[in-house]
Amino acid sequence: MPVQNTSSEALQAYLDTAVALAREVGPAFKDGFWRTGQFASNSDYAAEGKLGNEADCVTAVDRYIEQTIFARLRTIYPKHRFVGEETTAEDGNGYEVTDDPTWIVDPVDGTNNFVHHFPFTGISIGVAINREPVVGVVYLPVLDELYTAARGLGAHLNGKPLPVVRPPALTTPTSLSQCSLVTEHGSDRSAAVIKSRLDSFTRLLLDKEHGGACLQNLRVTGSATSDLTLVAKGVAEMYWECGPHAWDFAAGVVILLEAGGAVFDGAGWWGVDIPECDKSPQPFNLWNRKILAIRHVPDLPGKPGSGRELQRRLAGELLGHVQDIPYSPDGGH
Ligand code: LIP
Repeated sequence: MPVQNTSSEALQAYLDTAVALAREVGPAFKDGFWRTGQFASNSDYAAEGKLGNEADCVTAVDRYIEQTIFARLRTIYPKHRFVGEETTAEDGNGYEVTDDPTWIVDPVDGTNNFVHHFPFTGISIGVAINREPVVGVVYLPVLDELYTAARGLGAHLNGKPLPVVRPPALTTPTSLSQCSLVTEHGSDRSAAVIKSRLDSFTRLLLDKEHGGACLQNLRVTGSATSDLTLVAKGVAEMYWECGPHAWDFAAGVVILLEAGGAVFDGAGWWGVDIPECDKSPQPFNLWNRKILAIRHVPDLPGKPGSGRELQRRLAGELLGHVQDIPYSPDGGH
């Protein structure tokens, strides 16, 4: 579907810019990850707790990459808006959400992984127009994976179309007991939140005789961005989390949708080419800190549309077993 007042050529230009920026900062990312080159000093990468909590950390590399990306973007697109994890988090999420083209950047998603040399960590660069995510680039430098997508232009991993697992290898699951779910424990360690998450994990894993979903696999990578790429790729069925911010998933959502996936934000569902009558009338809410994402599900033989129906059914089954955690939306939304 075309983006209002934005041509495919313009989207391609934003995508090209995002790819060039991700590649430009890639070497600094790798230096920080391996403590070499310009980030060889321990004091450069030492994680600082952002909210007085060591689990929510930031390093000198996060700041360097975000500043480098925004400095370039301000020169190329002086009238656009910019939301970045580090600049925004430091001024208390006090940014305004508008319809203007907005670049949404997480310079190092999965910062705890980055600090511990665990490779599920990367750079996320998204663009939203009219509040809808329309361009996404996720670069996981250590894994050498570059994910790219723009609305109507498809999704790719290192130039190959997503999902990389394709039918018939890509199966059509009909219940959570055939699904891998990636989720996160998050950095909010308050007692009520941890209890709620653990209760959800219990209900998902428990056998059906005791009211559980008997989910086949539960995985935690430590990075929302990486989680979305795994679902877009087709190697995990779903990703669910309450608590991440727009910069954690703006780019990944575009990649997933263009790979045939669907997303739910608590108020509606979205996917490319889903029937108009089923679609949420509102744009996907990037700001309300909850997301349920599901991979492309192929139609059952002779049943066109059954894949989309199964996406909804699986999402419904998941939501029936987990507890919502209410967070104040970002940017006043
Ligand atoms: C992380 C997210 C993850 C969440 C973590 C953290 P960061 O982002 O990717 O989904 O559970 O608490 O927010 O802070 O590493 O960029």
